[in-house]
Amino acid sequence: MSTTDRELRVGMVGYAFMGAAHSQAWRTVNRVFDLPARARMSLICGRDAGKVADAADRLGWDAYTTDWRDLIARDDIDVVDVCTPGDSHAEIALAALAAGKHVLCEKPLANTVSEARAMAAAAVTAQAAGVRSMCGFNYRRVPAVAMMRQLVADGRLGVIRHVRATYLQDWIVDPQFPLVWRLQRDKAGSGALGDIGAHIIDLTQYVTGRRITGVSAVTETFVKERPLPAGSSGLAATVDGATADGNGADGHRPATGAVTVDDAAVFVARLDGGVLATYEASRFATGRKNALRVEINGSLGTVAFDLERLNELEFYDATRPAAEQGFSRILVTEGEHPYMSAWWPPGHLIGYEHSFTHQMRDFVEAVATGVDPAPSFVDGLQVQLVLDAVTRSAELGSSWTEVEPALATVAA
Ligand code: SOE
Repeated sequence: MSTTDRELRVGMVGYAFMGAAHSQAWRTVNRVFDLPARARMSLICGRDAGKVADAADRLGWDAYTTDWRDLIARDDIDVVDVCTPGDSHAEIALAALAAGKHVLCEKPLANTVSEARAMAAAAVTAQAAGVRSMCGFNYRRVPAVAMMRQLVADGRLGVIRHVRATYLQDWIVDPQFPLVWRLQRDKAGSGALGDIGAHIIDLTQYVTGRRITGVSAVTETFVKERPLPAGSSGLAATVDGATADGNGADGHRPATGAVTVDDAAVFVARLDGGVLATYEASRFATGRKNALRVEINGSLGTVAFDLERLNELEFYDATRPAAEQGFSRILVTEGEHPYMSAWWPPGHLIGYEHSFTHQMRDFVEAVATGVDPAPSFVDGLQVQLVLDAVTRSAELGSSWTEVEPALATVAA
């Protein structure tokens, strides 16, 4: 795949919440990081001509199109960035790889294991022709998370025994919150499990370097029927003429539809190397807005991360003299910390959006230097296999369900 004057010309499909987050990162990445290629925001794609024209203007794209096939067919696009709901990831990513475009695809990689397997296989084939692909698990790029991984890799935690991970939100606690696409299995694949559970599955496998080998799960859909949406944007949505009692202004109940995904998923797991783990993903954790927490306990220490305090890492070093032991709070803003030398002086904090900028940094560098970026589509498939095992376990009364290694299933 060619770059023009060390330019990578990006075409992005989708312009809602993730499209806006990715645009922010594409706009910023070359202004903050010194990279071997410049990302150019060439083309944005969405089905509604008026809305995508507005998005192009607002988010800073050179041009727009209403057909993703047109975007992929163009010779002047090097990278396809997929920010659509999960039901179109496979089709778009497969077509883009077949056309020789580098692909960045939002998480979860797909809606089903068979789609994810096809995508991983296509990505492995495309690698041979120098075509790169990556799945967008942005939280890997929070500096404190990257540092957590370094501590584990450097042996500072000793033998890993426990992983404890939760990702909690509350944006659908109200039973009158409408039936947006994230609550429909045909569009999203699964609910809290795939949307936010996927993040903690990927993050813990990444940080520990271990694979989840089996699970026992329970899932629940607390609210089974919801009003149909009149409109939605990001995680906000409206119902036509709804009043506080759930009736429309004229006293009639608005039309409703069935929720076809889980509202919450809880599971225990084994990771290879004898690690015991617990995971909880819920959109019904009242008061918890976007609370991703991970703690890892090892024979020599513990690390803990909380997304709501994302510039910090808690570290307990059990090798210190007994009298000095205790949790220390590391402010991960020093130039020595991952990604941080490009930003502000120590103590000047960064936020959610920076994880996406770091993701684009790593992607652009990998593509421009001819290296495969991570997480790969095979890594995305590994997460998909866990999501699938959790769903099957819950359907079978929490029965223990093994998770195959992704690479073996791609080769098969
Ligand atoms: C909605 O739950 C959401 O936007 C997810 O889709 C993102 O992946 C997560 O980062 C924040 O919450």
